Amino acid sequence: VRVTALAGGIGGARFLRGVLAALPDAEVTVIGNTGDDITLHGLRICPDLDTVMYTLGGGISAERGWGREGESFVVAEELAAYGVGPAWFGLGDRDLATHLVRTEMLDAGYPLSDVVRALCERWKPGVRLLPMTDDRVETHVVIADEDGQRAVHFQEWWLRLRAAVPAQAIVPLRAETAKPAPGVLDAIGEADVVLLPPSNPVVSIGTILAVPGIRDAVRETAAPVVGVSPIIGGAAVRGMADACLTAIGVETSAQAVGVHYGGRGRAAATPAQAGAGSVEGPAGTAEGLAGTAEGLAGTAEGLAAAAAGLLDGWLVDTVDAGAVVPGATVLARPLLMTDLAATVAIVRSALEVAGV
Ligand code: GDP
Ligand code: FO1
Ligand code: CA
Repeated sequence: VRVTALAGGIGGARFLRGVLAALPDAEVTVIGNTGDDITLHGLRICPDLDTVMYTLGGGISAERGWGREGESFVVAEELAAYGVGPAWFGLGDRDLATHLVRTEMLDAGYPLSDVVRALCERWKPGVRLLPMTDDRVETHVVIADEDGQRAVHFQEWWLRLRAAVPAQAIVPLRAETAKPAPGVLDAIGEADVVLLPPSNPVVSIGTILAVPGIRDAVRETAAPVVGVSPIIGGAAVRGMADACLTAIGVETSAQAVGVHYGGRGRAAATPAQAGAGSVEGPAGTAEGLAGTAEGLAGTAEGLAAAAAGLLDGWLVDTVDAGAVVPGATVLARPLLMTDLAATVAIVRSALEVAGV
């Protein structure tokens, strides 16, 4: 079975660990977010790609969820002694080697996708990891300052400002002219199932979808598309995703994020509907909207609205049971990735909604 997943950093990587455990024989392609990438001290740093690579390759810091296990910060201390910042970005010594190799290869003219493949020869993450694009896209955040507004790099807003300063806009710079990296569109088009892990809907999944061609590929793939909510009970499980959602005018709730992605409005084959123990909202059930005579079918506006979306299935936590996403099947299951077994169960639920 061919699985294609879009992924940010920690939420995406932890979910993918469950995908590999649930489907040991699957061919898994991961399309990684590069909007968080930043250049510091002349080094190109790709936090989300590295988080996926280290997590699946056994090198991640279990405690932090980013960077390397057994990390030291000697170089960072020496830089600080010179008064050279930024102090808000933790540059680990072991991690530094990855940035050195990457930057050397990029400077030699290799596209990022080749660099990622080379780095993965060491880490063997068990997936084909593709950056969303080889072009340089960087997410910047517009915030208010004394004389109006200014834009800061996403990492500065997230790490230095802790996303506590309201974002007036979140902009994936140069996304509009970026091209999907080689293999990205085919991986979506040729997949048996496309998964949207519980990654940040704005600065992880949203940024990947902002690369022209990717959103349309997800909409048009013959494969079922299933997403997992990163929002449980009205809050992000970890991090400040609520600040990102607020910036784009989306409420911090599992239902609102599902509606933001939108249903595809296909009468998907969903064995999940008959599944014992499934706690479903009305959407996608027999009484619901998808594909029923009383539902969207026949109402032109309804069909158009649903057809604009990405999701055949949307997993929400049991505390969010009752959420409705027109045009998608909503399934409520425990969504906390507390350990590998819990994560595998989430992946199985996603495959169940997908009918895979
Ligand atoms: P980042 O790039 O490191 O911020 O990671 P991602 O964008 O891939 O994922 C971040 C999102 O993961 C956050 O919005 C969290 O709410 C979500 N998340 C983290 N742990 C869990 C979990 O156990 N369950 C669910 N459903 N979401 C989670
Ligand atoms: N996250 C932090 O909270 N503090 C850090 O100092 C930090 C450094 C860092 C270095 C390399 C890397 O690959 C990731 C790093 N992260 C750090 C995580 C990362 O910046 C963010 O979690 C995500 O990019 C936000 O989505
Ligand atoms: Ca990220």
